[in-house]
Amino acid sequence: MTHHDVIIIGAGFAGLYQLHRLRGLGFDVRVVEAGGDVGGTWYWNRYPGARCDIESIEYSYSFDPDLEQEWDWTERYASQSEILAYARHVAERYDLRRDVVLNTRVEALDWDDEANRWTVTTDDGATSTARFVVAATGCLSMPSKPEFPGRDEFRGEQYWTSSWPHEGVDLSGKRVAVIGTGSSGLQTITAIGPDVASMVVFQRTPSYAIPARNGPVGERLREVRGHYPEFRELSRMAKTGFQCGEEETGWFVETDRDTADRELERRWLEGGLCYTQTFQDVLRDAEANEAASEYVRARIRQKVDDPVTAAKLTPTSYPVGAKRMCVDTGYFETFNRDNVSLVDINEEPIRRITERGIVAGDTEYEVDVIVFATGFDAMTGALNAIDIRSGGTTLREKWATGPRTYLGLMSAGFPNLFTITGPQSPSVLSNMMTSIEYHVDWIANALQHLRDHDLERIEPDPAAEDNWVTTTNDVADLTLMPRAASWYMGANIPGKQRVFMPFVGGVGTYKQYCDGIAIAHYHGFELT
Ligand code: FAD
Ligand code: N01
Repeated sequence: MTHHDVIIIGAGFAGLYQLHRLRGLGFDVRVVEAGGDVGGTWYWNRYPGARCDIESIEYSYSFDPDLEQEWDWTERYASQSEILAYARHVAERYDLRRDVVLNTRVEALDWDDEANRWTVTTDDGATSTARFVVAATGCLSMPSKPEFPGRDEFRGEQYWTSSWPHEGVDLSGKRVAVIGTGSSGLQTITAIGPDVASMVVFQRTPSYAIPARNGPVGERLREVRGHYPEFRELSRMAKTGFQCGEEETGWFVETDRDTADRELERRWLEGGLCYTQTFQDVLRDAEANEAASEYVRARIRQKVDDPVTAAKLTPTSYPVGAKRMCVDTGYFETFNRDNVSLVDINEEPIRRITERGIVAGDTEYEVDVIVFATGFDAMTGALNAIDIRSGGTTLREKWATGPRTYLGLMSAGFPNLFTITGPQSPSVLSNMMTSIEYHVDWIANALQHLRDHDLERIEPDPAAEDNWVTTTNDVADLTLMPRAASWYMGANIPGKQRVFMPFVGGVGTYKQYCDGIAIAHYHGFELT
């Protein structure tokens, strides 16, 4: 059995940077990764059209100015292959691979309260111990695979966007069904539309999507490189961890209608996720949100030729931004193709999968391939998949009625276990690179503080945790965000407790709060 100062679970962007930081501080660190290589999300999700929807100048590490200067992004929004190449470059440039164990899944963590250490059990039957464990397990790494009766009987090919074959799939000339119209579904549908013989899309909830307006990043990258430190500082303090010009953003309720419409159009033409920041109150005020929602609905109606299909593709049941926004490049126009059709499964429920295809309503749709783009058990799925035990209970049991954390970093009763971008931190509501780097640095500083003061153990005070959970719930309730059946709420997973999981108060605000807690001798944590 080996012992390490720190075991990190996961070799995505979070795990890689955590390794680099802790190694730099002289800790003995081991990373355990279930996948066959580093890269996390970008290793697994290789479906056609997969790419980022945060601009590449923002969705990248900021910890090393040399890395910022030497890596050339090619597009405004980087493709999956380019981001994976970047993760591999980082692993090699900082010689990280020598401490990463691949193809190994952590199955259990057991806390020894006497020895103050975790025993880590992996799927090869091996155990190791560590003073600290950092769960860099990802918020969107546990695929949701809903049961569809008859799926095993299907004689054609089946693929999940979240584990797309590395060698690619030749869909040309085939009849394809796609189930799911979130970000992964939108990107896949748009990419494969021109190649397939026919495609039938099964939609449960339509998505709001803003045009990406992707293109070469060229001049913009050169300009930002000239002042990257100042640029990053602004992103760290921005509401979403990337810049949307929020300092110039007004309030819808204080804006006359003509000006408001011009602002919405300006944001629409700029493209991307800043759309919901057109006004300060889009995610807080129903009237402001309805104006922003209706603007998108009108654009969808313009793009889609057939009015019946357009109506099905137009979201009306929830506020724009309350489910994760999508960014598209011709998604709605794909439904103008003769080879593409849409099934609204609220009208025609999927009854079963047969050996030939999918039965929805009274129709059997015969296909050669089924693509499942059905999302993830987000935020808690990868953590709850591990049997995490401490003091006679499991984290899974503790979180049965929703996750409970202090700052999204730790959970009371589970000492020396950190979560990167955990529930009740800004996490999935932000540019994840900004949030990952912030948590990694915070954890590294905390471990250094413990070592410098001859301390062995850190855990949240239950009262501090209760306050934080109440705060995150209260802040969420001030917004329109809980008004959609979203994966933020756990609503996509049957039986999962519905509670708004991320902290909605903003990245900059959160950073100030957590900085303050560290300065105040880790206020709300017990250090022994
Ligand atoms: P991940 O990249 O998910 O890595 C976690 C790793 O942990 C995985 O490799 C997994 O195999 C491993 N792991 C989990 N459990 C175990 C275990 N028990 N044992 C061993 N290993 C384990 N975010 C943005 O900010 N902007 C975007 O545009 C964006 N696009 C996305 C597109 C897709 C298709 C998806 C799915 C997510 C996207 N995200 C985006 C979110 C994305 O997950 C984060 O940006 C980021 O990559 C997360 O990094 P991570 O290291 O925290 O987690
Ligand atoms: O998953 P999703 P995703 N029967 O949950 C439907 C990031 N990301 O992989 O909406 C039928 O959004 C489900 O329907 P509904 C980003 O953060 C980013 O697409 O629950 N349908 C939905 O339509 C994103 O939000 C990018 O009613 C079922 C779809 O499947 C997150 O990852 C790209 C069903 C799932 O959509 C997840 O995105 C990709 C069932 N039983 C991902 N169950 C970028 O562009 C679920 N659905 C950067």
